[in-house]
Amino acid sequence: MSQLMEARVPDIGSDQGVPVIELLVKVGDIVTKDQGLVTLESDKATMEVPAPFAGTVREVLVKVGDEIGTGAVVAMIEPAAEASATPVEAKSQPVAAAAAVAPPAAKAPAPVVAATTPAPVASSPAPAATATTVAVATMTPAAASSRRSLDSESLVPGVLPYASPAVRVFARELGVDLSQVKGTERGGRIGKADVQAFVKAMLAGGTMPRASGGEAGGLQLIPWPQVDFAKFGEVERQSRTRINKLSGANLARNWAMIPHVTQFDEADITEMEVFRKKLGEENKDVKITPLVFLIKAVVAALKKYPAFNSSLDGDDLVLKKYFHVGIAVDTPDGLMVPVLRDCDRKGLLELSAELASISARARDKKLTAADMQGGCFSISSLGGIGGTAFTPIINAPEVAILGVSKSQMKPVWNGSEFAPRLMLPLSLSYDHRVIDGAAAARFASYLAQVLGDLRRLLV
Ligand code: CAO
Repeated sequence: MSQLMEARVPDIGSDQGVPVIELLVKVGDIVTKDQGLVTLESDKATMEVPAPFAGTVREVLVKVGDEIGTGAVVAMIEPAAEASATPVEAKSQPVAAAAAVAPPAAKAPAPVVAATTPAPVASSPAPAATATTVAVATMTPAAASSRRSLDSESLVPGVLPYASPAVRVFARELGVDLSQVKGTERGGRIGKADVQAFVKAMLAGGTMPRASGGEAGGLQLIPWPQVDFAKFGEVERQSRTRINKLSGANLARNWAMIPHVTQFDEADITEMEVFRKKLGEENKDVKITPLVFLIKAVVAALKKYPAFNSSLDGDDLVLKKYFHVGIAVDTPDGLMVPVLRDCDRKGLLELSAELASISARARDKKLTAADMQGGCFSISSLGGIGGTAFTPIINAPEVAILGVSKSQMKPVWNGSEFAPRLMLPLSLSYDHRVIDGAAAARFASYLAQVLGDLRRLLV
């Protein structure tokens, strides 16, 4: 083995604190000069750390979530024969290889405004059916395995398509799966023009692979209407946040590709509320909302109906034995879905503390990519705001999501008279490819039973 050389972060204007959001290579990968090794994301930009020379990756010294800065060593590379003949000192020329992602004169990799972060978002009341949402799906990945290249779960080292972060962001915004795109640039690299050509071909009636493999006809869509709104009155143009754009692309794909059905139910939480208030009085240092009870009830229902704790992978169903629950959090920049892990092993107080911490971090933009990965099932609670029901969009590759609306005191017939009961509206959206209507009705009804009688959590 020839001498290993360091691949360092070029001058990015910060010595520390820029999170690693993506590993683009793994040990044993052969890399070309300028190929991205890891992706960093600051609050303003996303950038790749390029390989300063061609060679074989022998060590990856950072992991997703690490915070690093200029000069940090991200990998040890054994230079390829020709590179080692004229070795490039990684230390002394750390940014020489940035050309692939930056203009030739630039010292650092070119920043990209939107990021290649894992999909941050999942759930939302269903948007109106528009040509746009469907158009996005036409170009969206379908084979579950290939879909990984764009999803949060998919940041698998070594399998990302060869494209710059800017091109990946561009593709993500259009809902294009880069693994379906042929790169025509040097070394097969995918350029923006390749993505545009792919989109054009799809709009012209191209086909896309189906989630379970094979080919299906693409949707034949008319173009999105182009309107000069100012012709009709005063308007103001606003740019959308990066989170809004990323979530929009994810929501459009999920809504268009997953056959959603929403099952509605109500839980009688009269007794639960008495207990919650008592618990709150006894534990004034933590805010205990109905949401943590819902998390525990969801875990019980996932255990009873394991298909709800699964994901489609091609023709297979992957059943998860862990219970990580995503929580939709409304932030000033848009919707984010951090994940509370191992909810089966945590009590109401611990979950309350974690919920408070994770929603505060979401609102302060302090979530890491890892905080949003690994979810099994999501809950979107609008109960603190209002409404009677909504149709949440499933957070792929999960197969179901629970929407929660505001509880209301209602007269409920108890067999002999109407009694005032506090009723909580539940809206369960599920992927009909995986879950049948009867199973969804059972799941929702079991959830309501557990919330109506918390002793069932002990069974
Ligand atoms: N019915 C009645 N009251 C409810 C309720 C329900 N289902 N759920 C919560 N509440 C109450 C809480 O008890 C709390 O009351 P107090 O202030 O009197 O104690 C109040 O509403 C506010 O709760 P909260 O919203 O601060 O806390 P939470 O645990 O219910 O939710 C979080 C936390 C992070 C989920 C929430 O703040 C949030 O961001 N919700 C929006 C999620 C969202 O946007 N989903 C839709 C996605 S589609 O775009």
